[in-house]
Amino acid sequence: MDIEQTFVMIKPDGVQRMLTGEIISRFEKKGLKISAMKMLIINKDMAEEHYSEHKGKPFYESLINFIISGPVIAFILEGPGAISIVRKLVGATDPADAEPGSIRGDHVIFTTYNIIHSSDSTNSAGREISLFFKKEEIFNYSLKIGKYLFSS
Ligand code: 3AN
Repeated sequence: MDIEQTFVMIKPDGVQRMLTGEIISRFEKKGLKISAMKMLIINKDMAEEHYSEHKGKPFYESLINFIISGPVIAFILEGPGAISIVRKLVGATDPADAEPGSIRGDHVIFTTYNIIHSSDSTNSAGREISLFFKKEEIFNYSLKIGKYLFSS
């Protein structure tokens, strides 16, 4: 399995609900490496670029207003098959389909307020990582301790 990087964001509701530690802990326990992390408030231009594929959909305006409404935690996770593994740990978009045991399955009841975003493909991971992070904010290091040892 190729080592991949994926973009993850705890949305304003995840920060407000104080679920940051709970969410990050799940990824660390799985063995995914954090390559970058920061808190920021997204501006409208950035939000529109991030969610450009949803422009014109009925929920687009409320999605943009929600994502800029408060600080988010943006990070990059790295590991073998990280993109699909993180999607599984996050769970389905619709809370009714999100499996118990997944982050959304355990913590989300509204589709609009679903606490977390993760990249859905190699292309979107590349695009989202470069939208949120400068090269010098991404750290290339080896894990010397931990459950699963790998280097990038
Ligand atoms: P995911 O975040 O699971 O990749 P996307 O990319 O289809 O889902 O949608 C991006 C975000 O748009 C979702 N996380 C959710 O906040 C919002 N969203 C998607 N579909 C709906 C919907 N039918 N009603 C309200 N909000 C939605």
